[in-house]
Amino acid sequence: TARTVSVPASPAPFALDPGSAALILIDMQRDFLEPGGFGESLGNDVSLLRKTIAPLQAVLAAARASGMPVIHTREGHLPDLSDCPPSKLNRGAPSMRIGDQGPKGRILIRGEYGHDIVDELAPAPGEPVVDKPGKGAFYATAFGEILGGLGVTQLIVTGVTTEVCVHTTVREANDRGFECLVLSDCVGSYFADFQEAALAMIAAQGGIFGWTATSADYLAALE
Ligand code: TIU
Repeated sequence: TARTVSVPASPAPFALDPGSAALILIDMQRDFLEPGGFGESLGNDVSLLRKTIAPLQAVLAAARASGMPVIHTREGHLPDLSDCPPSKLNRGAPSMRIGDQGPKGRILIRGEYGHDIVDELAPAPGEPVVDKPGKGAFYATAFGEILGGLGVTQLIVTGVTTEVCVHTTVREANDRGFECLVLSDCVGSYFADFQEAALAMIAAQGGIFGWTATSADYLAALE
């Protein structure tokens, strides 16, 4: 029988089964977290996301030390943009579009420096890196198969941005039967009010699609 630990969480304690859980790092890419990338091209102040890096480093180290599976995702597209629908490519009035040449390479294109994960959270050998064309981690990827193969039923969710790729992925995971615990200080938004609202939405209505907890409470429960 599984040994569960109780993590203080909202709206209620989360019964974590460390043997059935995986740590998910969503899109901690230079394109979102550093100047000159996709996030900044959309008019955002990327410095707001950077405060997630330090707490996430501690959570990542704990997962690796305990043998909990770690899965990274990256949002991006093939160099020929064949997997980027025109509706996404032509959206809005960004300073640079997906595929344009930026200071860190072509914006949001696989294989480019800016598309890769920040050095502080670089994937370790053997950790799956799921490349996704959309905001959610399941669409047009092997993410679901990877989780199934690992026997994972609980996701510890981190990354950026809270109201976009984190929300899409958590909502999709919840519909697929995964229990999602979102670490509030390890997810980030370009908008402080969206961050607060997005976290509240997850835990409202009895945890309508997940739970939220601080990384400190999560790490303390694991000890
Ligand atoms: N723009 C924004 O807030 N987010 C994205 O475009 N992608 C992710 O959230 N990864």
